[in-house]
Amino acid sequence: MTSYDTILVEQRGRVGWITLNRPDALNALNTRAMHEIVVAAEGFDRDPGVGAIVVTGSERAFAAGADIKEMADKSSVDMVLDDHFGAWNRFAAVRTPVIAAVSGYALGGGCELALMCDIILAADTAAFGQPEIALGVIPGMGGTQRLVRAMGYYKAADLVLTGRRMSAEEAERAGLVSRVVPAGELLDVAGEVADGIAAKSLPSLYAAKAALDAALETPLSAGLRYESAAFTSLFATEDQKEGMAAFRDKRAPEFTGR
Ligand code: CO8
Repeated sequence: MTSYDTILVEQRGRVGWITLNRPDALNALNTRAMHEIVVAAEGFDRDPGVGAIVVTGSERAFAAGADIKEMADKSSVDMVLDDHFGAWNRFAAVRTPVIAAVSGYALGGGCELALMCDIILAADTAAFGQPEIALGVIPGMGGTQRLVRAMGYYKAADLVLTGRRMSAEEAERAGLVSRVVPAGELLDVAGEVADGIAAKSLPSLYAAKAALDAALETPLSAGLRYESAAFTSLFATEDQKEGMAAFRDKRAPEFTGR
């Protein structure tokens, strides 16, 4: 059993919950938090009893960014050798669907952590932003790349070049947020969405996430070939037979992941 200092980790039913827990630093992502989040997410990802992961913070902050105090005196070479990028890439490579449940500040690395997730649920109090430009740097956990893909160039450039914050409502209009919910309902909604996903067939969840990822990285023709191959291969699973038989029999499917 792994013990964690900066996060709380819990499995509820088929859902793995990771709650950022550095309240004194508004959940700033220091090196320890980064490693713990990656280890916890990979642990859930290896467990066939887990079909969805939720990452959340506190009411006040999802995460206010990478830990500025930890980074402040580092050299450029220190940052290369620390290789934060490799660790976060492991988080982004998790095969299980990941939901970010965001309340309060999602700034800098906090916004970028949400962007590594598959669904972003935002409390109506959430505030998204990439304030790095005010610190003499730029986003470093994927913000410039994933924001452009999520919102288009001009909205992304508005965030990255000015460092301004965006409300949950504006972020939803811009395509960064999947759904906005009243703050008091955020965790319940996240639980419902995650339970619903986790009840699906695991092979189809893996295939769906991988195909969605392919859409961000390949030209349309290659992405369509990828989707077609994944779609047809799912007909070799028992879950496809079960899902379609259940529809025909007007009953709920019982997926086994085989
Ligand atoms: N890092 C370290 N400590 C932080 C951070 C942070 N990012 N954010 C807040 N804190 C700390 C504060 O220092 C303060 O601690 P203390 O009480 O010891 O002084 C405590 O959290 C509470 O914060 P505030 O008193 O500032 O609370 P306010 O309500 O007044 O303000 C804000 C809240 C607006 C969120 C403010 O704290 C703030 O602007 N934080 C910094 C936001 C920011 O600039 N984030 C970007 C960081 S850089 C980054 O994320 C780069 C990502 C890529 C990195 C890749 C490799 C690591």
